[in-house]
Amino acid sequence: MKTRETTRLSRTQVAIIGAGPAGLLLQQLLHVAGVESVVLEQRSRAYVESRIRAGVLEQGAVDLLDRIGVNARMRREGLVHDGFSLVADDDRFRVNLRDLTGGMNVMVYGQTEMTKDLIEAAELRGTPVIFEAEGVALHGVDGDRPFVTWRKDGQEGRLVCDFIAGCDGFHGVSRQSIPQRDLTTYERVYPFGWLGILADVPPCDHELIYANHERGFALASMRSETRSRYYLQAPMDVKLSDWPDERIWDELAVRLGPAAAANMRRGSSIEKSVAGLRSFVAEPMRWHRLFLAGDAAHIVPPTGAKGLNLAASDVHFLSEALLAYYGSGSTSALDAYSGRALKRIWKAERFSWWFTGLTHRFPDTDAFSRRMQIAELDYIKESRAAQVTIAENYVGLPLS
Ligand code: FAS
Ligand code: PHB
Repeated sequence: MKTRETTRLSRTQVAIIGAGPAGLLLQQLLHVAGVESVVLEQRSRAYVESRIRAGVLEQGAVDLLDRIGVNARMRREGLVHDGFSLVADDDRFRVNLRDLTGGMNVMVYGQTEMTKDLIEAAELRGTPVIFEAEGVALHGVDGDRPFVTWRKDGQEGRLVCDFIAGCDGFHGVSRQSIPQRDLTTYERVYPFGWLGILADVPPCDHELIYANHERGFALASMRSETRSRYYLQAPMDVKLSDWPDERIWDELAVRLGPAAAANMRRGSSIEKSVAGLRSFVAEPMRWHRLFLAGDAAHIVPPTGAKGLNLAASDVHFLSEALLAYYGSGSTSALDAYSGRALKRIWKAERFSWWFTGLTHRFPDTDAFSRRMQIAELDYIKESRAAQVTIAENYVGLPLS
C-alpha cells in the first residue's frame, strides 16, 4: 500500500499489532467473516518474509489455513508426517503418531512459507498490512475508543478501532502497554540455546529425529525433500564463528547416531542462527480493549514444536470471541478469551518443558540424572501408554 493510503487509514474494527503468524492469521480469520482489521508491522515485508523459524504445523493450525482458504501451497508442498523418532546414545525408536492418536498427524511446512502465503492473501484480498510502521503506540486502551498511532516515511498515522490485538511477539509494545500491577508473569530461562542450520541437502530421514546424547540435544528436521533444518543444543554464549559448517555436520553425526549419520548429506549452510530457550507466560491475556495472542503472551522452548501452533490456537479463540461480539453484541466470549486460551497454553508449556528436560543436557545433569533420562526413554520405548501421551501432545491437544 502507498504511504498516502496507509496514513489516510483512520478507522477500523480491529487494529492488529504485528505481521507474524498470529497477526496475519487473525486478520484473515476476521476477514472471511466480514470483520475489518489493519495490521501494523514495524519491520519491512522483506525482513518478515526472510525470518527462519518454526517448521511443524498441528492439525488445528492446518484446519485454520484450510478454513481461510490460504492453503494451496501448503497442501502442494507441505509434508504430512505420521511419526517421528527418538534416539538416545544410538538406541532409536519411532513414535507412530497416526497409530497412537487414532489417525492424526502433523504437517511439515515452514513458518516462513506460511507467512509469505498469508501476506500474499492479505494483498490479494485488500486487507491492509502496513509494513515499516515505526513507533507504534497504543492509546485509550482502557476506554471505549482505543486508537493506535505510528510513523511511516515521516508521516503520522492514527487509527481508531474497537479492539487492539497485540500480536507483536515477545519484545513487542503491546504487553508492555499493560500496567505491571495488572500483569502476572511466569518464566524459566534454560541454560542453553539452539544452534540452527538450514541447507539445501536432502534430509537424513523421511521424518524428524530428536536425539538425547551425552554431548547434548540434536534435532534433524526439514523444510522439503531437498531442504534440511538441523539444530544442536549449544551454550548460551556460543559464537557462530566457532561453528563452521563442517564442525556442525560432525557434531550432528555424533549426536543423531550412526544410522542418521550414514544417510546425512552435507552442504553449505544458507542460514545459521542461535536462539535462546525460555518458558514464559503472561496473565491475563486481556486488558480492557487489548487482547494478547501468540508470543506476545507466551514463549515455549521449541522442542515440542508448540510456539507457532499456540499462536494459531490463540487467534482461533480470539477470532471466535470477536465474531460473537460483532454478530450479537455479546461480550461473554471476549470475557472468557484469556481463561480459555491459557488453559491450552499451560498444557503446551508443560509438554514443551517436559520434552526439553527429557532430551537436553543440563549443567546439573550428573550420572544419576542422565540415567533417569535414559530410563524414561527406555520406558517410553516399551510403553504404548507412554507413547500415547507424547503423541497426543505432539499432534496438538483439542481446540476445546
Ligand atoms: P512473531 O514474533 O512471529 O511476530 C511478531 C511480529 O510483530 C514480528 O513480525 C515483529 O516484527 C512485530 N513487532 C514486534 N514489535 C512490534 C512493534 N512495536 N510494532 C509493530 N510490530 C512489531 N517455534 C516452533 O514451534 N518451532 C521452532 O523451531 C521455532 N524456532 C524459533 C526461532 C526463533 C529465533 C524464534 C524467535 C522463535 C522460534 N519459534 C519456534 C517460535 C516462533 O515460531 C513463534 O512461536 C511464532 O513466531 C509466534 O508467532 P507470533 O506470535 O506471530 O510472533
Ligand atoms: C523446525 O523444523 O524448525 C522444528 C521442528 C520441530 C521442532 C522444532 C523446530 O520441535
